[in-house]
Amino acid sequence: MLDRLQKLSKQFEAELGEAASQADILAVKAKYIGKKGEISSILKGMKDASPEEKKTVGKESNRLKQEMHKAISQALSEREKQEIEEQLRQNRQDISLTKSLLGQRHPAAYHPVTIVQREIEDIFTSMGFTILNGPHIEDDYHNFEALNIPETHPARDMQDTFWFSDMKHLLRTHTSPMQVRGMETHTAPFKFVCPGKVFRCEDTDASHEMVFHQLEGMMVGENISVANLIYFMKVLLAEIFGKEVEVRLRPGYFPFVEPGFELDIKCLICGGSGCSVCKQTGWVELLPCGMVHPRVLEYGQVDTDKYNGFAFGLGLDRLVMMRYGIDDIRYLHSGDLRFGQQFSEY
Ligand code: FA5
Repeated sequence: MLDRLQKLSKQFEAELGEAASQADILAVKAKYIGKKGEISSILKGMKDASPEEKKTVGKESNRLKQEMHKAISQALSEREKQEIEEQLRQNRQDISLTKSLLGQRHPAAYHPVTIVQREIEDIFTSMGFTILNGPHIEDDYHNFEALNIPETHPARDMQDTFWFSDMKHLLRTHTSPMQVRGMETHTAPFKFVCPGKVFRCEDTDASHEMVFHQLEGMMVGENISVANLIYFMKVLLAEIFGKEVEVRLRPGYFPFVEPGFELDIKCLICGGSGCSVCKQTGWVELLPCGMVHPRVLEYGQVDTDKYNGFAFGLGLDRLVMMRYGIDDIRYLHSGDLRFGQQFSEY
């Protein structure tokens, strides 16, 4: 019996050495020290052995069993370690920079929207306007109600709105809520501009994005007229383009202005002959504007017997497209470094 145990021990070592996977190791374990394994069957076969033999073989079997247990758990933990290492090797990512990349210079550049926005801010601050910034997440009151767009007003359909689940908050659909916020923090007379991102749930094309930029402007004072409005719009365009650009003014409807206008620019991508940016019309809607509706001024606690004003909502991305001859608005948000680097360097 002791010989048999010795043989078993050698056999066990050889088979465990060859076990490649966890499953192989567990199979060896079952074969030798499992309930129906080799050691158990030796012990069972000792029924008729002498007490002396039972004692020696029993002792040796137990010792061997313990040794096997130890060897099995060692093999299992080694195997586990190997598997983890293998996984790490497979998921390895090289986060070091190669020498060639380190040597290569990537000139940084301001985004064209930033460049034009800053120029416009300079133009307006030089004319006494202040610059305001406001939240992207708005409430119904500032985005609609205080702009004379009550819940039942058909003009709400013009704004494809991203609502939050509480149906009280939304991603602002235009920068016009800043008219309301500006009136909350300023006392007439005042004039300010507010650039920023706006969000609309609509299909994209060469001149439409879901996230784009507007620049709101508002001037409130005594005896403000449409002539004042047109003057500021002309200054803005002359400064930005550095040349005469052809524009047209036509009536436009916005519940928060009366009268309201659409100021379009002759498409500078196709020169007016028609393209995907101007939708073959030769004109691009750029700068809606108008005289602030008295009800909006009243929401802002402005004394309408004394003051009136104008407001405008410039489509900043479209202005950038016209200025640089960019024929698709989607380039502006592509994140492609080659696109950005064409505009400026630090
Ligand atoms: C408005 O958003 C009004 N709040 C503007 C306004 C302000 C009117 C103050 C009167 C007084 P509108 O939806 O037309 O209006 O958008 C203004 C400008 O944003 C457009 O003329 C256009 O240049 C630009 N624009 C509109 N939708 C998109 C879009 N999906 N992608 C890129 N630019 C857009």
